[in-house]
Amino acid sequence: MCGIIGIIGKDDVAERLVDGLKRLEYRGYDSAGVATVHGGAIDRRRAEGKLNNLVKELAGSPLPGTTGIAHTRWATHGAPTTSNAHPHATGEVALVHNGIIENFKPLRDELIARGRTFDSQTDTEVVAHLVSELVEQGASPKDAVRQVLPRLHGAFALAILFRSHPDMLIGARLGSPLVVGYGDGETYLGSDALALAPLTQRIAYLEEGDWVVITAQGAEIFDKDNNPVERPVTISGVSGAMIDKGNHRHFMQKEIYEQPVVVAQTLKAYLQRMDDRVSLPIPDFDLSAIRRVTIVACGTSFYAGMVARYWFEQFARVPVDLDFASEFRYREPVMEEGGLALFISQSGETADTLAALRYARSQGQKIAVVVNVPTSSMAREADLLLPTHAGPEIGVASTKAFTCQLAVLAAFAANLARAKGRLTPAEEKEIVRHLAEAPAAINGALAYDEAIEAMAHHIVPARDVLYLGRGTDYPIALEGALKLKEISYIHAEGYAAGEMKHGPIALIDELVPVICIAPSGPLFEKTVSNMQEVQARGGKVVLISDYDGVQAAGEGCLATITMPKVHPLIAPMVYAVPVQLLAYHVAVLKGTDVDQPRNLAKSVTVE
Ligand code: HGA
Repeated sequence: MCGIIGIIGKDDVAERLVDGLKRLEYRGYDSAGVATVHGGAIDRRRAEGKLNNLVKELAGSPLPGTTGIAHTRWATHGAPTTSNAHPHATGEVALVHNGIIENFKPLRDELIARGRTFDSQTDTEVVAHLVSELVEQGASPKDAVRQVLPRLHGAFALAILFRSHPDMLIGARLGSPLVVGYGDGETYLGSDALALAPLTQRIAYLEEGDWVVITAQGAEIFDKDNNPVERPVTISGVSGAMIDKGNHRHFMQKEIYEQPVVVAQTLKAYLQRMDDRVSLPIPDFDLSAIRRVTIVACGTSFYAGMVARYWFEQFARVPVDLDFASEFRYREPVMEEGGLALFISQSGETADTLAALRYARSQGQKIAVVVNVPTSSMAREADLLLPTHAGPEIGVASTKAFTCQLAVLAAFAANLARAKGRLTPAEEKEIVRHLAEAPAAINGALAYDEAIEAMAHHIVPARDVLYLGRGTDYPIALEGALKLKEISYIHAEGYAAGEMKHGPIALIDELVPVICIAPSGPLFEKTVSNMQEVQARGGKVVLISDYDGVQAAGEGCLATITMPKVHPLIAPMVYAVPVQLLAYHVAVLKGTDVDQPRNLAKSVTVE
């Protein structure tokens, strides 16, 4: 959410700032803007909507200046208009912000009472005025920022530009991520290492409460108590090339197709193929004393957690709680000693999940995280980091991160089961063997892309779509419905197949397609019965199953999609593919913006 970047460069920076924004646009695309200092004044260009509008604006009216900041916005306070676009500026100061200033209202009232006038409806603008006011009264930029930061409640990553000091920028973070990049006679700020990838690989991650003064010579970092501190400079693995669509029309399509490779990459880190064992990145992390697992996540990651609940309970016989991160800490859950709290997030920065993690920490829980960004806040706060190796995920609708999360969670469930004495070596070997089959099976599922595309035509005219599944197929039904809602804007709901008769079946008529996810196996016949209840009421069913399932129950369906026959353990990874492809093709046929669907953004760093 909201991407920020700042450059102190040797040459004009506007073009490189915009290039950085392209790499951050997945975080928000309500508006974009850039500001520099030149000719002794702050100057800026801003445009509503996608980044292209800013590019056009800059083409017509270029912006010189060797120090600058830029922003791509996902609006929280104030409509997505040009006047609410960042950078927000006074004569002395311009700044960009990711986060929410929760006490902006009293601060704004206070500033207005002192005669300051506001140009936007954002929470952010108060920060520009607070800093500017002090600078106007003669404070140095450093002193001004030092005085203002403690007044801000909520979450922020800030990059601040000063008219009178065109050779420096000040950054600060609390709750939202911010990194410092070290170049050759240049220094950078960015929301993440990806934004800075073409500029530098040398990255320092700011800690909570840190603030930083950057100049061309380097960075001076201070902690929340204003003590000078060193933050290690790491070499980031992300390359400039990684965010290319390749031959694909959309990032989402590319990421769906990457799944066999990235799931294999991920599994490699958790399976010892030579001796048929599962393993953890921290081999001596003791799981034997874990008495309960609490899984907390949001959105697609939540559904990965929901699948994992089945595995943890079935394999390890450990009781599992599962909650949405946004609800978790507000119900003040009782967390007993010996508990492991497991957080799942693609970015590792999701504000709700991070807050939940800190609550669990305060309750004496061991903390494990499944994240795709190993340098993220969650990764750094975990006792047990369980990385997915999906590579950067740019499409706002998560795909490959989900299947990689499932791969990690399956391997983790087996580790837990072994540690609890619930897994014989033979059973462990079986699990390793099945997991190792997942990449090829996912590849097999991708082979049905054309059939799914053809089927998508039936879904395009629908106003509502239902997805049904049982067992671990139930979270996949929920995920399928979420994907369809996110990118095609068709209303969709996922239900546990057996729940239909308790209410939702009233929705069924010939206009509501019902997508049944039902691999053949122990739950198949029960799901088929629910499917037949739908068909008996005129409902149009699309059956996604394997050859045996389609043979047994495909008759009378609107369409069938045949998946490879797989072991139930890897079925969620395989059956995720057709629901992703279906949503993708429906969205393409409807002409929506697949990679940047309306109102959404990736990496949700606000509560
Ligand atoms: N609150 C600011 C920044 C929004 C943001 O960081 N979103 O993720 C605004 O609304 O402009």
